[in-house]
Parts: sequence; C-alpha cells; structure tokens
Amino acid sequence: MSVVGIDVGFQNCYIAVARSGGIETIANEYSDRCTPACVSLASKNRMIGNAAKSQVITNFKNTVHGFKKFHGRAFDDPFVQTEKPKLPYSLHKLANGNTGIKVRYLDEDKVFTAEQITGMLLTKLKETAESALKKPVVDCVISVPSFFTDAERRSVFDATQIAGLNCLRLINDTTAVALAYGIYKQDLPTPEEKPRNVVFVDMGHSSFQVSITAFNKGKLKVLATAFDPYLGGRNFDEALVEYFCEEFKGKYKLNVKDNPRALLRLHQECEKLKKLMSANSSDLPLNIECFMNDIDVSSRMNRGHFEDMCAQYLMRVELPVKAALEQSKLSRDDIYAVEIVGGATRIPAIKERISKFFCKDVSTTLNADEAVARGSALQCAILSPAFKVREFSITDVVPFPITLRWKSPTEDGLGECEVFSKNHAAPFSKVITFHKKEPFDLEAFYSNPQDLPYSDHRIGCFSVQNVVPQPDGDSSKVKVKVRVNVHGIFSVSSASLIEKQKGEGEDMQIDSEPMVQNEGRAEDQVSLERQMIIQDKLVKEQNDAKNAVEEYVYDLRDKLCGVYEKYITEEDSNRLTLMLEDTENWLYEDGEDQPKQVYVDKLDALKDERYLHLSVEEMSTVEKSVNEGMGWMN
Ligand code: ATP
Ligand code: K
Ligand code: MG
Repeated sequence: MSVVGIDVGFQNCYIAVARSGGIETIANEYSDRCTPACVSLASKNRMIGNAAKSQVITNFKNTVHGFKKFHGRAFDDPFVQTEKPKLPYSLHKLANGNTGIKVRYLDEDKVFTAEQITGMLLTKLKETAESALKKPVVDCVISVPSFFTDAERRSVFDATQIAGLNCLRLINDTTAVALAYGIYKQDLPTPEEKPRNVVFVDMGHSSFQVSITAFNKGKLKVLATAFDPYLGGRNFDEALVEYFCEEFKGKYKLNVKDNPRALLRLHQECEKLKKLMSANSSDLPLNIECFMNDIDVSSRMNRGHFEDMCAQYLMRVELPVKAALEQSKLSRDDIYAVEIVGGATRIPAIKERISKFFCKDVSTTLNADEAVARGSALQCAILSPAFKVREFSITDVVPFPITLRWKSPTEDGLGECEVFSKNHAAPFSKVITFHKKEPFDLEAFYSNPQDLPYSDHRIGCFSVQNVVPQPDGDSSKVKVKVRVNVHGIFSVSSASLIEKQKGEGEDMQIDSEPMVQNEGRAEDQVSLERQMIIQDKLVKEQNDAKNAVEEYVYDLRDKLCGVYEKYITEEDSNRLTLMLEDTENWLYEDGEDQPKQVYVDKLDALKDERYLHLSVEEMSTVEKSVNEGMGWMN
C-alpha cells in the first residue's frame, strides 16, 4: 500500500510519497512536480491539471480554477459574490444554498459541487501517483489551510471520498511544514528541556498562514496559529492587472475587462512579471502581442513602483505574524527560527516585513513549494500501518473557539458554554455532564463569528435521544463526549446515561446534522466520478488508436521515399502512396470521430497492405540494418 501526502493548493498541487529511502515528490506526465489546480470540461471528456491549464484561455467558460474557497461556502457569501463577476466561468446557487460551478460538459449544461471539482483534481493526482508508483494509491493525507472551518473540512473530506481515496488525516498546511522541518532534526531539545520554538509562515496564491510550533525530541506542539485567509499572491497579480487595465484604457482605448480572453492573458503576463520582479529590481517590460482588437500592448514596471501599488497588501503581512506571537505568549527572543514557505514568500517585500517583525533573518531551509506535500506524506507514513517510520507526536490546535448551546423541549435550563477555546490542543475529546429527564438538543457554533473567514458560524445540531428520568423521577446524569477529531472536525461523538444505582453508562443514540452538508448524495457523486473516469479513459484510448493510424501513415510515407525506396517497385510505391493519401483524407473526414476499434482495424489493414510484395522478414531486415547504420546489401 502506498503512503502519499497531497497538497491541494488554490493554484498548485503537489504529491509526495514516503519510500524506504525517504520522501520524494512525484512528477506528472509532463515531468512537472506541480499540477495546476485546474479542471477543464469538454464535449467528450475532462482535462485536469496541466492539460486543463492550457485550456484556460481557449475554453475559458468551462475551465475551472480558483475554486478552493468554494468548499462549504454559501452562494450568498460575500466572498463568493465578489469573486463571481471576476470569474471566467459561471457559479450557480445549489439547492442547499452552497456554491455550485456551472459548465458545459458532454454537450450539456452541468452544475458541479466544489466537492466534485476537487474530487476530479484528486482523481488526477491519484492517477499521477499510481502511474509513478505502479501500484494503487488509496491511503493518503491531504493538507488544508489551518483556518478551514468545519464545513470546509467536511467538504474537502467528501472530495477525497469521491476520488476513491482513504484520507487518514486532513492536516493543516503549517503543521505539515512543521513536521517536514522537525522529523529529521537530530538536535532537538529533550522532552525535559525548553522546547525549540519555530515560526512557520506560508503565503500561497490565496492565503497567508502563520504558526508557532514548539519542538522537543519526538514531538511537536503547535502553540498558536493566525492567518489572513484573503491575502496571497493573487492579490499582487490583481494589483498589476488593475494598473495595466487603467493604463491601457487611456493609452490604447481598450476596455480589457469586457474581454475575458484578454483579461486572462493579462493575468498570466502579470503573474510572470511579478515573479520576475522578485529577482530583479530594475525596470522590466510587459509586452503582449495581438492583445485585443489586433493591438500589441506594451508597458513597464519595476519593483519599487509595484511595492507602492501593493502597500495595502504589504501592510497586512504583519497582522497575523503579530497575532501568532501574542497568542503563543513568547517573546521574540524565544524564537529559534522563522521558516518561510509558499510561492508568494518569494516577494522580497514580504520577506523583509516578516524578518523585520522578528528582528531576524528568515530561513528558507525547506523547499518552499513542496514542504506541505512532504510533511503530509510524513504524516501518512506515521499513520499508516504499512510503513515504519520513527515515532513523532503531533499536537495541533483548534483555530476558532467552539461553543455548545443546549435546550430541551419542555425543561428549562437553556444554556451554553465554550467547549474549545482558541488554540486548544487538537485532536481532543471532552466529556460534559448534563442532568436531564428527556431528550435534548446540542447546537455547536463558532463563538466569534467575526474571526471566521466567512459569515456563517454554525457547525451543527446534535440530538441526544432516549433520555429518560431515573426510576425515582430524578434527572438522569448524561455524559456527552464532544470531540475535535484528527481532521479538525467537531462532533458530539457519544453520550451515555449513567444509572444512579449501578453507576454504569448506557449508550444513547445521537442524531447529528452538520449545518452545511454536501449537496449531492455521496454514493451518487462517487459513482458519477467513476463514470467520468471511464469516459475519459475511452476518449483517451480512442485518441491513442487514431494517433497510431496517423503516425503509421507519416512513418510509412517517410520510409517509402527513404529506406524502402530501393527495394520496392515503382508500381507498389505508387499504390501505397495513394493508399496513404486516402487514409489521411479519411482521418480528416469520415474517420474524424470513430470508435477505437475502427482505428485499430484500419491500422491492421494498412499493415497487411504493406507486406504484399515484400515479406515481413525482408521488411524488418531493411529496418534493422538501417537502424544499425549499415547498408542492407553488404
Ligand atoms: P494556497 O496556499 O493559497 O492554497 P498555493 O499553495 O497554490 O495556494 P503556492 O504554490 O504556495 O500557492 O504559491 C503560488 C503563488 O506564489 C502564486 O501567486 C505565484 O505567483 C507566487 N509565486 C511563485 N513564485 C514567485 C516568485 N518568484 N515571486 C513572487 N511570487 C511568486
Ligand atoms: K501548493
Ligand atoms: Mg499552499
């Protein structure tokens, strides 16, 4: 059984695998270790990852990217509503109020949930891992931002199931990074000694996360996490896009925002320019040929100007960093190192701000792009019974305080209490005792709505059933276990009624209903994903078979005027040439879209033709001798 970790980024995904030799990051069929978080739907199949990214402009309405924040999100959520007009594809309100993605697929209008789209992406990542490892991939650990709420985590978890994965843990990005940092360190303080405190900073395309983690030999404990869920590389791209849109309006009279293709191209060019500016402080050109209305556009930008333009974003860097330090109750002197990862931390001004705050140079000892995936693979190795790895205990934190409110139909005694405070250790179970005569409801919600990345603070409703009074009419003692599990998901996991005389517990039934639920039925989405996988496979086989015919035509044509020329009569050569021409025409006409078998038969027929006047042995001797670089005749 393989042991893999997957970093599902807003823009970039990575897969790492634990092998006996250590952790390796896996490259996809494009020899790229990064797979874009992009899914493109078409009339016959889907393209996912790199193949989808190349469709971003050509098939913009049906190429989905930037969907990570739609997990567990209401369509009416302010973030979704501000994103919507900027997206080249359409969003759609689902029956449960969540955000759906509307595309054209198999020549029909289709709405997919965020779970399904991420499920598609995970299918691709799973296949990439399987083809590299040459064995099935099921067990995995998937990373999520530390600020993901219950609804977001449940939604990502559903996506893993749609893709047929068995997710052993949803691990926080910064915790995965901490594990990748700590597990191989030989010189960590012993458990009795003062821990080594390290700050981890991850700025990706869409978000900014900070954690402070204490290390001792064999363990790590997250002390605090803080974040800006809406600050990332994309803000810097957008600032450039805005600037050039304004400039081109005046300079070329172009309304770039009215043209989705031009706008997407500008986005791509601005991202490239942003990256160049990280390495270069001089004036840099921006040139786009045939940008819009056949006009070539050009402009310039430099780092200083860029930083001025992005002042509002740079200002926000310090806030989570400061908040994390305050929550950890450490002082700057207690910090051993500040490790930065994530693509956007390559922006010099961001590095400077972090370094300035801690009065310390930032360290880049970890691979900025791969650390999250590598740490996730390490966590998978620790959790998997199929793999031996040194013990390393991980204590994470609850990102937002959680409150429980209870009520029963007739008894009074409505009440509430905060069951998990901010930065409370997780995973963790707690037992709360109630005195009740009848079934009652527990409602869980995040205590401080204003801290959340979005406006809905409800977690779920849990009904404790079958509660009855004691034989003497007194209230029964009901012990309820509440838990934040290994995925960071809250639940009321069990309840038992304690009988007065015996002091023994009898398990009670709990009906739980998370506030935000996946729109589709899980089984349906799983089987739909399977059908789509089969459909993609059929299309791929069909294309491969068709390409084989095409290649054969080109190959034989080359050989007829090359290696075979001397050995074939002119008559035969003419006949074969004509046949190749016919086949080529057929491929563009009737043979454009045929079932796989038609191409296979065609190829067989061609091969038979070829051997009419030269025996198979003769043909292969010709080819062999040519390949070996000697003339056939001598
Ligand atoms: P998230 O963590 O928000 O889900 P992600 O994991 O997909 O997103 P990363 O891959 O860590 O994000 O980082 C991608 C971002 O980093 C993009 O905005 C990209 O433009 C930016 N980036 C990458 N290299 C550089 C560079 N040299 N200079 C500036 N920005 C860069
Ligand atoms: K990433
Ligand atoms: Mg990331």
